Amino acid sequence: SNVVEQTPVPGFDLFRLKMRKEDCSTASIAAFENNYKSLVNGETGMIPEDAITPASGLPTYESTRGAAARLPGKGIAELLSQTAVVKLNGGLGTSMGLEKAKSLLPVRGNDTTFLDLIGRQVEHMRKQHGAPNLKFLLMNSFSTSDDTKEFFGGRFPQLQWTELMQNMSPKIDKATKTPAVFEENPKLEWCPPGHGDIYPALLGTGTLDRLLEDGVKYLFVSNSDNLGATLDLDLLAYFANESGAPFLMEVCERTESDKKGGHLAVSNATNGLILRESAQCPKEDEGSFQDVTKHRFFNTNNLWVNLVHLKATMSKHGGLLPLPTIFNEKTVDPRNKKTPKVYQLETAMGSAIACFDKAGAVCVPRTRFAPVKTCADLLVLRSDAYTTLPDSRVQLTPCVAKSPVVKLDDDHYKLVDKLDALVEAAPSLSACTKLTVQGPVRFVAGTTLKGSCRIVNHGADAVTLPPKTYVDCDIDLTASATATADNDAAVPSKA
Ligand code: UPG
Repeated sequence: SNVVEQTPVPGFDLFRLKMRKEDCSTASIAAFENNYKSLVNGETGMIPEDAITPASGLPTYESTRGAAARLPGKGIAELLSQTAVVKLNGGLGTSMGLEKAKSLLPVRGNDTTFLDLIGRQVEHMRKQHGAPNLKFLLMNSFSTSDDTKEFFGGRFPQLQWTELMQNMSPKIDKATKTPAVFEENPKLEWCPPGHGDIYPALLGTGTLDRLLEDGVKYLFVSNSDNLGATLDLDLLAYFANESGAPFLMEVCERTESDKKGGHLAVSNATNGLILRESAQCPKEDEGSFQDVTKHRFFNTNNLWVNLVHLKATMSKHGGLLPLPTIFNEKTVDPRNKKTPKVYQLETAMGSAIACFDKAGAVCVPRTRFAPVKTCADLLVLRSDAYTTLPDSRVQLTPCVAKSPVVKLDDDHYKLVDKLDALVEAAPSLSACTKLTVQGPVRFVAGTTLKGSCRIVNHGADAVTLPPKTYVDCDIDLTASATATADNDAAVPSKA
């Protein structure tokens, strides 16, 4: 192997032993050791405002148009045979109350999930462009692997894909900085190391070497919950043939609603591009972080990676990418605050932008970024504000200029099963600019919302919004709770 031993970090032996016992790869141990070193060195992982300058002067998406047609030789089919598409699929969507991979959620009519659309897109690409060898990988975690395999076995028995299994990291006892022990449930001694784990996972599973042996040089990685992240041929050709960059990040112009995630910046120390995740911003600089006119570009997590450069860069650093560590403080049993305090160390995939000389970023339109982080995002995606194209890409419906801004009451819609119980059919939102729902409101088929709508129910029991067309409305259903008593809600008997 090309992994060079690092200078050992004091106190790390116990972790190394524990990880070797679980058959963790050398690459994953090296990555974890790098993070552990940051912890014992007292690093905070913070990127203060005075260490960075806003990014500017990025190439635009428009400037990449036509790049596929400008390819020399055999053109796009050849380039596709040198390309692999990776979807990050290790997360569970716990914030939406899910215990399964978020990508298994139905997002369009007839039970069509994220993974259905992703699978169909890959099939379409392979067929349409004569590229049957286009590689497709899913990065799974121990929590998503079985369900994902079952899904593809059932719905796409013919589709070729490869699992990239992500690693596990030991949790660290906060008081002693030794491996956390929890005999009641030893599984809770481990945690996922964040999506920056893709690099040690590629190296440690041998996938990186296998891809290179198969002639694959370019990787397109994105979040599986972002249906805008399709394999754009002009971006691929621009990256491979014109940019000269070993690593390219797609960023979008930030709006007021893009307060989470990470933004692009220039490091004052290196003059190179860096990513600052919200977890890496010191409290006192949060104002600057949130100032979307100052830090104008956020990371879509659609990344293009040159695998030859990735391998060389990892080798140069002794078998790892020196990514900044994100420190999470939790209890070893996250549901029991009385259990011992631990650190969970994570890295972010996009922060690798700082590890490559000449890494670049390209500013792409919103169509490249349609993530589902909340049930409000899910509701919009399930509505007619979005359209599924023949190649299974999902985009804003042509007449819709901007995705409607939807705010749902967290008490009643934060979790997917609650959303599903209240929304029997997504309302038409293609002419809606803003929707605010407060209290338990049930939506049934035949409801159209236009302009800016606010619907309120102060009662505890769900009330159905009578199905019809509403334009710029402000409706309080509370009074009608008993009058229009829902079949399912127990309003009459309680009233
Ligand atoms: N994921 C894994 N393994 C992990 C953690 C996450 O596969 O250990 C996957 C997850 O399934 C999802 C993707 O990674 O598909 C992104 O994770 P998520 O938690 O949804 O995103 P954030 O980490 O909050 O943010 C990422 C970038 C951020 C960017 C944002 C855009 O880090 O910079 O702005 O995505 O949505």
